Amino acid sequence: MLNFFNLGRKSTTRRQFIQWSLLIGGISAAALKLNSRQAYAANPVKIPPWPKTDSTSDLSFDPMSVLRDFNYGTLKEEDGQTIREFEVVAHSTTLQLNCAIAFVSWNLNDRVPGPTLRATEGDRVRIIFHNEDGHSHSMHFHGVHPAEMDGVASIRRGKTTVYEFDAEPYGVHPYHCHVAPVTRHVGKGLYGLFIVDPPEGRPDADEMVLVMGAYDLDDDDVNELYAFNGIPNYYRDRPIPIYQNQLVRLYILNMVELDPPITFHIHANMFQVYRTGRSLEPSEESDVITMGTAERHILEFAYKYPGKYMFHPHQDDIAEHGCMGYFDVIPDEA
Ligand SMILES: [Cu+2]
Repeated sequence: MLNFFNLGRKSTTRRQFIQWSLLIGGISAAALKLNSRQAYAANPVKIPPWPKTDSTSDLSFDPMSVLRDFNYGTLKEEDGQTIREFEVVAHSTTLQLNCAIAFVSWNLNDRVPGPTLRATEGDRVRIIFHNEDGHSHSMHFHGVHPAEMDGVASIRRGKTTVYEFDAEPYGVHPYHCHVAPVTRHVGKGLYGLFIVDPPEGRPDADEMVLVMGAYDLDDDDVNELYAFNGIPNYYRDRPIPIYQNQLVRLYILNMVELDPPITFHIHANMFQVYRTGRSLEPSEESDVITMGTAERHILEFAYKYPGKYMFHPHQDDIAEHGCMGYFDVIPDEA
């Protein structure tokens, strides 16, 4: 490095010097980033025990379990082909959104968001969709598949249909009902994540799912409440425990209808962005990312210091109407 500078000293202008410095700085930062990711990958993943759900809660489901619940389906062999089969049922369920507001949701497998379906790129997936709700619905998946598997046709109440296609490309994809008016069907809760892992996998991490959704309580095309994983302010009141220095891999999806794009922001840290989960290396680093409806990413981070840290959209009115949570970073005493 000394030679490097000596070589150019006579002719190096201030501007060139700055350019070289930036280049060297960039290389060092990239090496550091790689080293820290390798270090995380070498350590066994530790996931703190989940806080017990309040026994007096009237919640229909527990967003703390939605957070780290991945549905890999059932593997079946048919004519020499391996099929990953999922069962999904549409229902109407009353959600207690807070102490005062009960909301009739239309949902999949009795939860909002619906199950986080997970496969590996190239798997043949089969989703058996039972519509046991009183309205017509469908399941439209993002990703690549034939037109007849696109899930835009209404499945009437009481009917079952099968969507079958190869899981591709690897990444993070939403699914949602595509029956009109879609804003209403999505706003009532008919959406979820479809994670397609790359064949080579990703380094071990504490993996979790956060889906941002909204509720138009009085059908005026204006959202009154917002939530991570279905229940407003759930993770504000019950912070998500994570360990200090543990790599967290967050699968995040924005399914807020009726609003302009929103952001996702974490406090006191930066995250690596894998846009749409479509890369094995991050493309940028930030602490805030803008997401239109149906946009989704993988965000990776680790907390250096213990304590409680907020996460929320930086549209603060939305954060203050339910889309608010905390990470509770537990000291790493290992
Ligand atoms: Cu629907």
